[in-house]
Amino acid sequence: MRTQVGIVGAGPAGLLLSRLLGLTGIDTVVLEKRTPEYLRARVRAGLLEEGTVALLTRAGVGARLLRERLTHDGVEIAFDGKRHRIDLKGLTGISISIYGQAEIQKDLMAAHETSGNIVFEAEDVSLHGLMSDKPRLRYHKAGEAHEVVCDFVAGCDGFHGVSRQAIPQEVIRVYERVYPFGWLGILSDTRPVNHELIYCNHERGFALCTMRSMTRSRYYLQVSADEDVADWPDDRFWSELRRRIPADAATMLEIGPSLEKSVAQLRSFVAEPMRYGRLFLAGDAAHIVPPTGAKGLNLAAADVRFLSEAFIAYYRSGHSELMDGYSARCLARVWKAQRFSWWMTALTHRFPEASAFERRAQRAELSYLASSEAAQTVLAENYVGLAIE
Ligand code: RFL
Ligand code: PHB
Repeated sequence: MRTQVGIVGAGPAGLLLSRLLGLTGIDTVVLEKRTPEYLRARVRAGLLEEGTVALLTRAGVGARLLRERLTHDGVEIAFDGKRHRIDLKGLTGISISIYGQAEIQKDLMAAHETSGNIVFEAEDVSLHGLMSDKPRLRYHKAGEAHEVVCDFVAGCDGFHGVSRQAIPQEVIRVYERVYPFGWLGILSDTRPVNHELIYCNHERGFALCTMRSMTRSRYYLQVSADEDVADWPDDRFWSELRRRIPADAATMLEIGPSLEKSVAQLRSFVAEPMRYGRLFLAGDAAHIVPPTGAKGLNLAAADVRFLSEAFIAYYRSGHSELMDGYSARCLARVWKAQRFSWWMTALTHRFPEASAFERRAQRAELSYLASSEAAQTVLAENYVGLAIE
């Protein structure tokens, strides 16, 4: 098989890239190891920045998103049992959107249905000849070996993918922090406890109240990194959540059976550079943020925007400047989102090893945030998403 851009991974990054390139006549083949059913059911992100919504709309997959999303003008931070609203819209002029990643995945897959360029259940994907001008992707499907010859390869296969691993260790530098806790998430068909998100700092651990719609809630609890979901029957989850959220919210909490329950490890990770020869990494394949700042999917979208612009410039006019600048352009934004996600995590979570001094300093920072418009503006500006240069 021959294509212009071979894409590994049919998550949001891979499919959005394929779509943006397809709209300008650039041919792509996407290799995905999972089944379509698996991808449609994966819950994950829920909060989209304005720039991400604009990009999805430009890619022609924004219609249902614009119809069904919830628009939030503010967000709450709770500590010492009290709630403090940050007026995102008032401070920045910008709102955020709530729309599930699973829905984005479905919209992107529906848009690809006619192009038929996704190979699902592609096994043993491997990358070859990345420093040559004809890189190749090899894989197996139903026991048969296949090869795709490409001009370029986009590694959009997430944190555990093979693309980043194909880069020799001596040319890639990794920066990493693993947090001593995870998030236990639950999805349920219940009315959200509040019309906006609440990030709760509590002595028993962090809790987040979020949602997918006005009838579907998503809640997260900070748990230990090696927590077993089996130890968390729904009753235990709801009673723990009730203890961690402010009393006035707890009285409003509607409970119901969980539709999904899973634990995610929290990690900050950046691999530099995001390019090796003809391989370009995008999204979680190159960087991971703890979900506290809601930046992962939004960063993946920004990478894809820059990468699609680079490929389009190359195929239209033969210019490779944007490809050459791709990694630096992405990383400038990635590091700002890393800093913000790390800071939001430090502000809102209970670190098991924190000293009494560090706890007091954390409380002072929360109290400063609650009282200072300048501090709230810093949070708001980062939370709604920094401008794309
Ligand atoms: P994905 O979504 O991981 O997709 C990668 C795809 O590659 C496939 N793959 C392979 N295919 C072929 N061969 C291989 N060897 C392969 N290995 C892997 C996988 O099957 C998959 O289909 O990466 P992508 O596209 O870069 O997208 C990134 C986002 O999924 C991620 O950043 C977000 O989910 C992060 N995130 C959030 N981001 C936000 O912007 N806002 C949020 O509110 C938000 N909340 C969250 C989150 C992530 C969470 N978890 C589970 C860590 C909440 C949570 C709990
Ligand atoms: C979500 O809705 O799943 C969500 C929202 C905000 C976050 C993380 C996750 O910071």
